[in-house]
Amino acid sequence: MKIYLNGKFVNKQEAKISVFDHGFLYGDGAFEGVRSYHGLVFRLNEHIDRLYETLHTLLIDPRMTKKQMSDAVVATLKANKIKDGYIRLIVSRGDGDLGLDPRKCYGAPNVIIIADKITLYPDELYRKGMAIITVPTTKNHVNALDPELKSLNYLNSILAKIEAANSGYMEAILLDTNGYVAECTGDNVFIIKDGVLLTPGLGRLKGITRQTILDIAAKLKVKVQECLISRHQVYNAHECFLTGTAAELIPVVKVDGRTIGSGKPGPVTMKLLKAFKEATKKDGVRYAV
Ligand code: PXG
Repeated sequence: MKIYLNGKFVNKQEAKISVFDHGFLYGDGAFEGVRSYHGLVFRLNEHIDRLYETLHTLLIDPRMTKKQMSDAVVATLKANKIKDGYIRLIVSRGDGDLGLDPRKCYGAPNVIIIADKITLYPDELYRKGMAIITVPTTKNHVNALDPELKSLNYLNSILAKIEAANSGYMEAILLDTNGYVAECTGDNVFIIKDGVLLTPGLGRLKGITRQTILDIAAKLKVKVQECLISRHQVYNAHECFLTGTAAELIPVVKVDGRTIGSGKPGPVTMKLLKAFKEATKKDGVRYAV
């Protein structure tokens, strides 16, 4: 495996950074997870834009243009001869001292790109749907760490994942500080009620898969509402599913022990899933391996 590390390709064993890197010490940096399908990097520009937005807020200058960053993603896929893969982009603030002060990170940020394969859940779950729970850890308040930042600090999600795992579940719903549904640990949440597609409009990551589903829904003339969603509304929804680059689109059939709709992946979910699969065949930056 060839890893992109600060402008060079190195073998996995040599892909190392300093223990003084602020990404390692403090989670001080940004990341993206991107997928490629059939030699097409899905919505690459959108991922690069979101990465640069997080970096802008963190005041980290990657010292690369967006075009150079996109080209580096494609080059990493080519170097590893991967047509269908998962790409992890990491930009950390770089080496500092043991203090928090980011101004002490005098050097360049670390830019790392890894191209690999990923399957998040067993195939069966995509066909039958999954059971998830709400967990005690709430989503970061916007003033603590804005959920729209895709920062290297993912402890909020990791704590929620631990709570789900401790109860025997693979995924967790985090509520926001007002008690409304925010999102899952690495996925956005959608419900369908009376044919209308509903998803939280604020307090969650602006998922790129989420946006793809909203675009598809508009094309298919499915009504959409971005709004506050309570647990009661989730329990009484006709359908529910999660979206994320890693998970793609996965149906949810039980939440906190309440069966959702028929207890099977619903018709609107399956229609959107089919259209999503189609979109991955044409929507992206093409490359040859
Ligand atoms: N919410 C959060 C908190 C995320 O981290 C999504 C939603 C979905 O966004 P996209 O743009 O991918 O549709 C994410 C991204 C994992 C894993 O192992 C998941 C993400 C990132 C890193 C790891 O499940 N999801």
